[in-house]
Amino acid sequence: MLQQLSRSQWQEYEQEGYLRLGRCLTDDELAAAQQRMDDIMLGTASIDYSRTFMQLDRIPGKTNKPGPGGRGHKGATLRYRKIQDLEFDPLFLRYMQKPLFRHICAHVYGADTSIACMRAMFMNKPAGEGTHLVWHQDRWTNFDRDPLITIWTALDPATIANGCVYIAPRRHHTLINPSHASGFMTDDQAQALVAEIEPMPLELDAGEAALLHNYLPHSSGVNRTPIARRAFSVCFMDAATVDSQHHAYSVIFGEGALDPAQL
Ligand SMILES: O=C(O)CCC(=O)C(=O)O
Repeated sequence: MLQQLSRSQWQEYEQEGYLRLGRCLTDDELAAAQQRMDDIMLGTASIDYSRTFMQLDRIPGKTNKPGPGGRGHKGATLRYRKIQDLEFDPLFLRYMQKPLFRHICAHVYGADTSIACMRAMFMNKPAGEGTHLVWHQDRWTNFDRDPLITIWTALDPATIANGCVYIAPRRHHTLINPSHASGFMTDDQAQALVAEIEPMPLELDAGEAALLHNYLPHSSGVNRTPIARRAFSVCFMDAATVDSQHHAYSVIFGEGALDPAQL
């Protein structure tokens, strides 16, 4: 497994706006992460559900919008779309604190910069289901500085058939809809983008990860297979980042970092 990126890998990342990191979870870690996510969805995990944001997938045949979301468990089902606050789960925190990710954060933000987690989330396309996610950039207007990187890890094979993420390589230098609060493009902007570029399916094996620049335009579709498309996505940012509501974000690397043994 990679421990550090080479100069040529950094050059590739800077040019393309993304980089495949290869396998980042061992077989045992992958099996444990898959099991933990299923346990969390089924309500049998020993986590504090009252602090965990959970959102159901869309109601099939009824709507194209995600189902209800908010803090707390929403029922025992594998049909969740998004689950956040996973930095408070020791299994996921240990993964987030791997040396490779520390190295990546130090390169991007500076070796002396403490790093916080803007979000650590499970993104799921349930078997035969899923909610279409339209083209966007991971950029929010409520921060005093932009979070720059996301590490997206496949917990199942991510394929075209099961709703993998599509990206627009090399389009990470400019914001397409800078006034949108959370980086979403208008329909016209998204249509113009896909007319100009060949959207690239980011197919990954289970346990593989990709480093994504937060400005890299991306979208994802639905799952047409009987196997879920589970993934874990972490956005790392400078821990000095402040949002308009002075929300506290957990430190992952540096002074005051969360410790999996204390959770
Ligand atoms: O997993 C997906 O389908 C989309 C993920 C995404 O938008 C993100 O990680 O920022």
